Amino acid sequence: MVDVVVTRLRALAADTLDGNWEDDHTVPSRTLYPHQWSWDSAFVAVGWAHLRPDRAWRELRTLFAAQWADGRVPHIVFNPARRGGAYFPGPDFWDSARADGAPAVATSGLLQPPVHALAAWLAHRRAPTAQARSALRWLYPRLVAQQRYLAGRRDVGGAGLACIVHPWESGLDNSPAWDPPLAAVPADTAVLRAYRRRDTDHADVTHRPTDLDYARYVALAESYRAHGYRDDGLSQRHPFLVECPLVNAAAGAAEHALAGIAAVVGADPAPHRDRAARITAAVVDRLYDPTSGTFHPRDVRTGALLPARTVLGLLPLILPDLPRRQVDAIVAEARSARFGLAARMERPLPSHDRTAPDFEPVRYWRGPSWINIGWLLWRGLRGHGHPELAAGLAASMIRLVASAGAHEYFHPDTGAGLGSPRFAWTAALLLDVLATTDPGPAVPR
Ligand code: 2M8
Repeated sequence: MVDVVVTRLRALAADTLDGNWEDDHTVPSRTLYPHQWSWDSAFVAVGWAHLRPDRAWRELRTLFAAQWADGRVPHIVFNPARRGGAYFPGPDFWDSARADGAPAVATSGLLQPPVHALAAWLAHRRAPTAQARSALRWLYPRLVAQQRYLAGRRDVGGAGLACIVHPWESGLDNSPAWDPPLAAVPADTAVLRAYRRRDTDHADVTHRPTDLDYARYVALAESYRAHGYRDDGLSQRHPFLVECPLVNAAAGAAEHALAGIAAVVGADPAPHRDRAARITAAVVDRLYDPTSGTFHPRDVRTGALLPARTVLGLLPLILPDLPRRQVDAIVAEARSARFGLAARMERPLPSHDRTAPDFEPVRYWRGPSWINIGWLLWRGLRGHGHPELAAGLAASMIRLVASAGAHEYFHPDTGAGLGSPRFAWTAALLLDVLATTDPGPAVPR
């Protein structure tokens, strides 16, 4: 019986990925996100590696073909075949053609968490063929350039961590983590008279960021665009500068993955190990708060840690060399009533502290459960010797998709599907979880 469920889930995931495939990349969702997104592509490559490794490599090659001269990997690569009006902010808004070092294809000027080296490494491990080795040889210098950009131009705080300049760069767009620095961004919803949001054509308005959030997103992007997306002088002029635990933990995990990739392509792994150790030390030093016992983003403009206890605080667990003290602290935080991680989970993992007054169960990154976040935490738990908690989380993720479908996100109490119904990374990462897990009796029959 369980096998039947697993077979059905694999078919659903394959069908979702296939339905979102667009010749050389995968769209996150046909309705809400009709172009290529950066970290979505990395997650999707992990899934394609189980079905069609050729597509995993194609996906990453298409994304990195749009890398900027300074090494940044843009958070959106626009598909010229799709009407610009289908998504806001589209190519006209970003106007990347006018920026120095932008690629020929239209892109945004922002980045997203650098989970690509990890994805490439996992795709190669799943199918270590000649095709995979050749793709890794092509990707390796580009992945190194991506890391160099983060560690160089984006180290605005000067302490060895990358800064994000927009909440979209974290991937957790409207997380309560960003409320204090966003509140300091001058914006007026009247700006939205000049533009039209497209997301609310396809998704319930109460499940999405507010108009005030969007006004601030637009103001921040316009400010960065006005300086040609250059990073010099950010600390004097840019209104949002934050060291994010996820972006930096992903950068550290990327150096570990690059050490593995370097060995395959004949490069020296040692510098990657050194950089990985430095990033982990800086993440602990700058973003761990011994008083709260969890990680927080640091606002570089004020110097303060941002107080919300969101799921971002758990994600440094993906660092293989995270010290035991912080591993234990994250596991305690994850098991607390705030996140409810358990070997048998009663409810899905939320994206925000469910005991907080600003927890919102249906609004996007302010409470709902997301499979990519669960997958990252699941990997961290397995890597740090918590197989039972990892299995509990895997069973909870499988249950969500088995009962609601491959949704973008899920209600953190009821498990109801929210957002886009055929979402690529949900399908892709579910395939990875299914391939690594015995789902056991937790899967509904
Ligand atoms: C969401 O972000 C985009 C902006 O980048 C949006 O709301 O329009 C986020 O969930 C982000 O993490 C994700 O990569 C993107 C596409 O799935 O959608």
